[in-house]
Amino acid sequence: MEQEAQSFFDSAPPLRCRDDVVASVNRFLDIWKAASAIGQTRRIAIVTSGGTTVPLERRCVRVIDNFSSGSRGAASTEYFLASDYAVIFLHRRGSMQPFCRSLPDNPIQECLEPVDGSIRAREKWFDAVTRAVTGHHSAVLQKKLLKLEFTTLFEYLQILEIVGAAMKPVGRHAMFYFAAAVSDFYVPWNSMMEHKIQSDDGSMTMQLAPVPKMLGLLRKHWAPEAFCVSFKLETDVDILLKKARSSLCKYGMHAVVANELETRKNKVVVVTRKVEMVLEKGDCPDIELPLVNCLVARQTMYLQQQQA
Ligand code: 9Z3
Repeated sequence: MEQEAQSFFDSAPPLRCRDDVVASVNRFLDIWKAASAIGQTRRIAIVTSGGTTVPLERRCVRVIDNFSSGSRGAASTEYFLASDYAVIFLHRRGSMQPFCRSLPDNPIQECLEPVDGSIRAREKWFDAVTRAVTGHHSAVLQKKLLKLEFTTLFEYLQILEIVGAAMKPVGRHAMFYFAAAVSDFYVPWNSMMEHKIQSDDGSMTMQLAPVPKMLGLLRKHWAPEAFCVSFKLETDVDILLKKARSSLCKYGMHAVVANELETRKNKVVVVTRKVEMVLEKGDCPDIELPLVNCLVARQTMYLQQQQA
């Protein structure tokens, strides 16, 4: 498995913004280290969000994509920040952003000139935009929020490796929260066509390779002490919990959040080795509030075990 992961990294197209990513992660961690040195150790959540794309050609015209909007990751980021975590928000370019979830699709047009022309609509959107900007700026200026972007699977896994390895010194204070929908299959770079695939020959068959699982590497090498939460998504409820339990053991996760496509915004099950907790949105603004609260409490227990 490690060999497969290594050959994935060796053959992937080099990450264009590698130096910038490394520098911004290091700056973010320097602040964490300085605070820790004076006894103010803050927890850090690494929230992955949105779906990865799989390019079909090197000079890419077409991709395989998935449904994820990034809503789960964006909402959870807000709640982690509210719980005094610093957050690295590793998200799909153009996906849902923290603090912007209640904005209209075209906030600028709605603020300047609402379609119905009413002052009330303009004020409503203007207030929403102000709240979004204030929340976002305050988190960034306090150096509590670092945003990193990916589009392809290659970018996502390479950035994850950089962030994962950098989290080692954070130990049990780091939480990986894998809400991104990561492609299961891909076209390896060294077997990918250079130019646009031609349609002249009628139907076509393409061989996809399984994406090497990186969670094992994270647990074993990158940040072995970090608290790790992955998500299991299924469309068939009958197999969901079984699959979640199996990935808990297989990858040594501390918790797996089981969710079903249709009901994911209202109900999730947090599966741990000892307990399984059904969480429902109920009267909360969204399901991510009880979910993040639950995981924060589990990480507190995890930190206490170390001290005991
Ligand atoms: C999830 O299950 C997330 O909860 C969703 C959130 C992607 C459903 P949205 O972005 O949706 O708010 O629209 N994420 C992980 C999905 C995934 O690919 N999990 C893998 C699997 O199920 C394991 S890592 O095999």
